[in-house]
Amino acid sequence: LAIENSLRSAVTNDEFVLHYQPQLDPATGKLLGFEALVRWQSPDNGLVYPDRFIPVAEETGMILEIGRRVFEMACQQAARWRDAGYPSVRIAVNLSARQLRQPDLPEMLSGIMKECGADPEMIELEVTESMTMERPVESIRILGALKAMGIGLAIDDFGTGYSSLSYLKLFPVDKLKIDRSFVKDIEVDPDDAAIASATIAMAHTLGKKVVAEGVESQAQLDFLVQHGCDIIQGYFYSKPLAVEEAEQYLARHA
Ligand code: G
Ligand code: G
Ligand code: MN
Ligand code: NA
Repeated sequence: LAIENSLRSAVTNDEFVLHYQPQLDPATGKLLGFEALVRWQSPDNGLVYPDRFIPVAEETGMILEIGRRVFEMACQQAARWRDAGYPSVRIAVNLSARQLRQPDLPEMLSGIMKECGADPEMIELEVTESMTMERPVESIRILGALKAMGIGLAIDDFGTGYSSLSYLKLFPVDKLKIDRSFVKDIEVDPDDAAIASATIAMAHTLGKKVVAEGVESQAQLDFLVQHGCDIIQGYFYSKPLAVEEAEQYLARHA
């Protein structure tokens, strides 16, 4: 309850910030985008990571307000970087299940993008495999509406949930993100290697790109590149960066 109350005041006082983790094309070393990751800048506890407050935010419904603010900050940042003349990169924003089921989600997001002067092409939404597969028919409809607006879509944590390949075929998403649990031991565990390479092959057959998460070593990178992985995210290239550091990264890598 203590955390619930201080989280409520965090929403009121706008204590959230975004950190940005680079996503690169391994072939060219070019920066393609950032994943926006929320942190709570708490006056009492310093920088609080999402695993400490997102579950509470989801239970209490505060995730709708926090998620709205996160989306707004990402749109403002994308517009600012564009206006400052940086090459265009996409910012990927995580959605929670409750947000995905919000009846007016497409209209709300569209309104925020207009207010911020952000183009849909600058934005990507990440939805997890488990939240989409829970109600696949409804998810296909909502994702279709978001896609029609021009927003990019990615399935996060791919391979960790229960997945139906017949539904996956119908999801209008652009990318699959291989979960970092498969990347971790990719050079030593033949099962993880098989899952990763099969995911890449299948995604390409379905016309989707693949992002690998949690890439920390050259050996992991080499395996993924050899198997055709399109986009790399992980500590090997960069940890999530505060906005000023992200801007410097953008200046150096775009
Ligand atoms: O940022 P970290 O590096 O600790 O992320 C931990 C988890 O929190 C990840 O699973 C990530 O998807 C989730 N997360 C980070 N930012 C957001 C956000 O803005 N909204 C939602 N719903 N989840 C987020
Ligand atoms: O939304 P998602 O669950 O994909 O969030 C990404 C999470 O992975 C964040 O908590 C981020 O800080 C973390 N992360 C990003 N790159 C790496 C990495 O190379 N290694 C590890 N261990 N974690 C990472
Ligand atoms: Mn994510
Ligand atoms: Na993930």
